[in-house]
Amino acid sequence: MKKIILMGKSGSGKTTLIEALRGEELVYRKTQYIDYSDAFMDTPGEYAEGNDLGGALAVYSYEADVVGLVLSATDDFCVFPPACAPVANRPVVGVVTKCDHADARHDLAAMRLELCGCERIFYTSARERVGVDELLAYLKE
Ligand SMILES: Nc1nc2c(ncn2[C@@H]2O[C@H](COP(=O)(O)OP(=O)(O)OP(=O)(O)O)[C@@H](O)[C@H]2O)c(=O)[nH]1
Ligand SMILES: [Mg+2]
Repeated sequence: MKKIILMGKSGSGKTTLIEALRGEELVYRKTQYIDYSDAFMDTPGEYAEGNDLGGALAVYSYEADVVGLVLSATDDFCVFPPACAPVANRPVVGVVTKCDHADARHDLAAMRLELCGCERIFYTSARERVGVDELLAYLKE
């Protein structure tokens, strides 16, 4: 299975998505550090939000086979700059989260991730288990 690193703003749903990918119960846990031991690498949102820690994400991304840029369908802005994907030097996919939310704007989130250069977009809801199996199947390809 391909190893994926998830990065994105705090509260975008990375840890919850990983729980869903693992088939675990969804329990809120603030991510405190980069966990690179697992096939699903989790990162704290703060690393994606400022300039000073962004370099660490770039370095840790080289431990993964695939980079997952996570953007909640409820977010008003995107922390990833346009055309950032080639920096990763490996496949970069976009993951739209919280698609079940009443305020979700799937298309806007997907457009922003496409602008980053994501080669594929997954529409997910960890809560409703939408798109989770599709993402798992991609990682197992
Ligand atoms: N409606 C809805 N809420 C979700 C979903 N996934 C996560 N959430 C909620 O979003 C909040 C933040 O989720 P986390 O998974 O902790 O977000 P995170 O990206 O890991 O945040 P950091 O660890 O701070 O970087 C929690 O209250 C979750 O319950 C989803 O699929 N649907
Ligand atoms: Mg987290």
